[in-house]
Amino acid sequence: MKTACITGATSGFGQACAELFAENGWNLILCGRREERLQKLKAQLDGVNVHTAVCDVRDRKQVERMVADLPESFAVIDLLVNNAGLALGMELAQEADLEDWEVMVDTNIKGLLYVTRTILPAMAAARHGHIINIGSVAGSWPYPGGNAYGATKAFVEQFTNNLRCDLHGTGVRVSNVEPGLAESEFSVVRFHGNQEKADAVYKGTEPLTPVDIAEIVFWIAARPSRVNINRVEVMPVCQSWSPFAIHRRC
Ligand code: NDP
Ligand code: 8X3
Repeated sequence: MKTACITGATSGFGQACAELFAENGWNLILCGRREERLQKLKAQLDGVNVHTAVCDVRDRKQVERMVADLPESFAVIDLLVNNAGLALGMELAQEADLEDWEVMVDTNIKGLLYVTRTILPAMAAARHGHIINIGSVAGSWPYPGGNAYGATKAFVEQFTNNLRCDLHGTGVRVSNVEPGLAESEFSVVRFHGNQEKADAVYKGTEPLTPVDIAEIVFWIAARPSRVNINRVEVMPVCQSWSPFAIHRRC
C-alpha cells in the first residue's frame, strides 16, 4: 500500500484528493490547520490508514515536528501533494494589503519549501517518490489584481522545474498542476470571508470542481514510474484569455 501526504486536506482540492486516493487504497497523511475538519474527514475514509496532523505550513518547526512525529507505518512517503495555499485580496498592487502579500508568500512559497525540504531527503535517499505541486494558471498568466498571488505560483512552477533538475537520476518525480477557475473555499478566503463576493466569481460559469483536480493529481501519480508529467495546465471551458489591454489617450 502506498502513502500520500496531502497538505491543505481540510477543504477543496486537498479534501477531494484525500477522498480519491483513499478510494484507490492509498494510506494518507492529512495536514491542515482545522483539526475538526481533519477528524471528520478521517472518520469518513474507509479501508485505509489515515494519520492527521494539525500543522500550519508557515511554521517551519511545526512542519519538522509533523514529519518527525509520523508513526512508523507512515514513515515512508510515496507521494507529497503540496496543495496548501491561498490567495488574499484582489486589489491592484498599489492598493493591496502588504500583510496579505506576506501571508501568501509565507504559505504558498515558504510553506511549500518547508514541507518539501523536510520530506525530500528520504525520497532522494530511497530513490523513490513523487512530489505534485499545486500551482495555478496565475503562475503563467498575469491578470489585474493577481500581483503577489500569481508571483507565488510562478515560484511554484519554476521551483518544480528546478527540483526536477536536482533530482535527476534519483527516480523521484516532480509535477506541477496549474488549475484555472475552480470552485472551492478559495474565493471566500480570497475575499476575507465575503461570501457574496466569492459567489460573484462563479456566477453564470461552470468552473472546475475539486474532483476534477483530484482526478488529474491521481492520474499523474498513477503513471508508470518511468513517466514524469512535468506540468498540467487546466481551465474550465468557460475560461480563456483576453486580448492585451491597451491604454489609449483618446
Ligand atoms: P481551499 O481554500 O478550499 O483550500 C485550501 C487548503 O489549504 C485548506 O485545506 C487550508 O486548510 C489549507 N491551508 C491554507 N493555509 C494553510 C496553512 N498556513 N497551513 C496549512 N494548510 C493551509 O482552496 P483550494 O482547494 O481551491 O486551493 C488549494 C490550492 O489550489 C491552493 O494552493 C490554491 O492556491 C490552488 N489553486 C486554487 C484554484 C481555485 O480557483 N480554487 C485554482 C488554482 C490553484 P486550513 O485552513 O484548515 O489550514
Ligand atoms: C486560482 C486561479 O485565476 O483565480 O489560482 O488566479 S485564479
